[in-house]
Amino acid sequence: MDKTKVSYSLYLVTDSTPAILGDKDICHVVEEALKGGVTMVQYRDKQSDTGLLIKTAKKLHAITKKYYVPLLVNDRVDVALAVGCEGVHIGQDDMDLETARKLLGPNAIIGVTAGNVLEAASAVEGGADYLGIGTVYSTATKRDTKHMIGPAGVRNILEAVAVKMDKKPHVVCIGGIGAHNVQRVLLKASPPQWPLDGVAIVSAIMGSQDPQQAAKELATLVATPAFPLYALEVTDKSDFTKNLSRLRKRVAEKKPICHNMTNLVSNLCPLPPSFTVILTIRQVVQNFAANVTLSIGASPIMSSYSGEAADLAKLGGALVINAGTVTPAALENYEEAVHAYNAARRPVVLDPVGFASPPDINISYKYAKSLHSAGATAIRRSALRTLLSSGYYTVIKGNEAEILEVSKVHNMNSSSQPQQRGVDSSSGGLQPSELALLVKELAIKEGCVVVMTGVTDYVSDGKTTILIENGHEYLGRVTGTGCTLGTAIAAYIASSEEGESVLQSVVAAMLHFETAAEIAASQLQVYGPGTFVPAFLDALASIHTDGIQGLVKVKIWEE
Ligand code: 3NM
Ligand code: MG
Repeated sequence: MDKTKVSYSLYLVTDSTPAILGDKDICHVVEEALKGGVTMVQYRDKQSDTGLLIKTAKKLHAITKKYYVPLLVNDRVDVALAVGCEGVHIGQDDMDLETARKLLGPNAIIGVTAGNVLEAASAVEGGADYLGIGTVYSTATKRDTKHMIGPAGVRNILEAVAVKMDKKPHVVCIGGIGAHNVQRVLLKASPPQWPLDGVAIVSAIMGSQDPQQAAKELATLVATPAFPLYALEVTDKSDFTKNLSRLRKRVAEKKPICHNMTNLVSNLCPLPPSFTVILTIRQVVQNFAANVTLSIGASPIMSSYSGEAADLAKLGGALVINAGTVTPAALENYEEAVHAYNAARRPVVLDPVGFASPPDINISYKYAKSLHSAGATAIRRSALRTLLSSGYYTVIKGNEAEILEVSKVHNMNSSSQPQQRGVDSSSGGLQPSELALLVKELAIKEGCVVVMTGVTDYVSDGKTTILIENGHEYLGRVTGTGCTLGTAIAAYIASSEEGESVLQSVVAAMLHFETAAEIAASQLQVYGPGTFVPAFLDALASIHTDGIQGLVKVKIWEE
């Protein structure tokens, strides 16, 4: 087999333990997985005696050869030699690369496990054919792993090694990868100068009752880019305004489902008395968010219980997570829902409500200054990190303080303290150019659209950054307008087509929402925030986007 022609895109690593293989036959599982589209197989068995290892490896090799797929043996160079298979995978505690290469020769495929820059650099130097970088996420499959590095950790290693070395061997990553996160991992772990070739997977295939189907699903996901953010070719602001009317009508025609998870605190943790006010507010917000969703023409579903998410995700809508509660149970709840929507390849909008400070009653998105300026608590930081690493978000939306927190959390390594970007968390202190750069950088790192609301909103997909100066002060004087903007955004993205710019949908949703606020506030019968709310719903529902062109205040940020 010509080792320059093999594909690393879906790399199956076997496991023979009862916890994963169960009573299934390893050869049958591997053959099913090959039928499903696995492109490389590593026989990994840490327990069996040499005799059985060789016997099983021979059987596996006979199978993999039928599919023109290479078979590698974990650790045991002697077994690979005895079987005559295509190569070995060696860990940091196994035989050294140089010796393995001497024994197996130049045509063998030799892969090396690397968990940090040093290990990766020395494997590249030593002539490894590929690197297996991990551990990405914690996994029950291998309990003795040293560090969970997440997709960002993989990317950091590759970036650092790429600076030092000319050679770029193939690279896969491993640990806790399955259908629910594979696209996000590939997207976020790949630096542009050295993208991952694929992923290595154990339990998501070996532990499946239908390994062929599992492999097939994974192969499809690996081959399709994650929620591609097609860049919009923008030359001037009319590129954003000319489609408003069409996009608005499409939402009304498609009536996409907007699944709102607004944390109802009482479901998830016992409430101290002082929280009652927040609970009440969240219920009011649900009602308001549902009405806004209806007014813009979409279909609201208010369900905070993630058990339903898998079924709801199949209905072709979008999920909005208003993540204000940070108990472990709440986080698990969000996580399960994000996994369901990611697996269904449907959009998710994350609104890290109150992540910059404990949630207060002033959860409106514009104009309102937080009542607390304490900054995020340690619990909130770690909760945000969990949320960010548990799924792929199509849009991350927050006010300046929240987006700053997200950006700081993103820059954290699993072990180290947050790296300051030279900006501080007290909101209001940043210059427009710093804000524009902040949203742009975060959009690039997260591979999503970032919306930072404020008197001026900053919206970026990493390529184009848009400033919006619409909206009205009343939006900051009634509760729930932040959450409802998330719903409006979700409605527009959910009704967009594959291949369209997400940024365009987001901007259209924001313009619909914010110009409706301006129209409502200008009505004669509107005296203040109370009379504003019904007028706002009316304006959302009746707005003729052709007629708002004159109101639109959009700028394209030029660096
Ligand atoms: N090596 P699963 S993690 C075999 O970090 C292996 O080097 C790892 O299993 C490493 O796909 C791992 O079931 C197990 O999470 C991965
Ligand atoms: Mg090993």
